[in-house]
Amino acid sequence: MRKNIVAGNWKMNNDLAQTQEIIADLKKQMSGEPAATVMVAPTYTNLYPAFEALKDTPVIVAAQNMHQEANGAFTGEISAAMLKSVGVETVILGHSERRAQFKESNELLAKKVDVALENEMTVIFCFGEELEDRKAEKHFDLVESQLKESLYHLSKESWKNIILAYEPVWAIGTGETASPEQAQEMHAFIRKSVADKFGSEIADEVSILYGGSCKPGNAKEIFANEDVDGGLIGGASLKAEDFLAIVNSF
Ligand code: 3PY
Repeated sequence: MRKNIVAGNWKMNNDLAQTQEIIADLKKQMSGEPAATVMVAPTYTNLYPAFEALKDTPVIVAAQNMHQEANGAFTGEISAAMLKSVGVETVILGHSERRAQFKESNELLAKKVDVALENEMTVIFCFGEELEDRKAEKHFDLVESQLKESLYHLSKESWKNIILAYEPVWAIGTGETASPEQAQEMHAFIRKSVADKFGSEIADEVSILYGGSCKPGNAKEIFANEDVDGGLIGGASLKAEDFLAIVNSF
């Protein structure tokens, strides 16, 4: 049975005190077993305090990025081993903001995925099309090439540590959201592509999250789709109440 997962990406928000505050709110407001696996991704400086504060809860702490090299002269960068040394075993790779603003290519992301997996980490791999790709009806081809170029060299065994996160980039920070039908259509396409390459057993097991302005008001409709296994949540994960409302939308 594949897992339902809701992951909050706090992006470059929240200093230490604010991180501690939202974690305290999450702990206070979470009652019993959450309806899905819950993850939060604070910025680098807050990973260790978040890990310490959440280690007695089911909430998993993830990083928002990592470098593909093990160490060396890469000023400002963080390696997989450094993340692991502070208890972080899950990493978001290829978020649309990193692809757009930091020019992360499919090729670079393939290297980052390999390094994360070599370090026995779980990867939340993000990909998705821009508005012009969709308007030109190239969105399926584009998404499949992102998967092929960054993930289709992996072994079948590796897929147990891969979570996919489809981001319709045109629905991030624009006030737009993909309709539940658009989300299901793309998620079904993604699952079929994985099945064609790696077999239906792997495709049926991989969680595919939706990431595109998912919020308490639309999560239920989006998550109700057969091939949507949760969400990668941006802005709406910055308030414990909203984030938990999304978690409880299953
Ligand atoms: C957002 O919805 O803001 C995202 O970044 C989805 O990944």
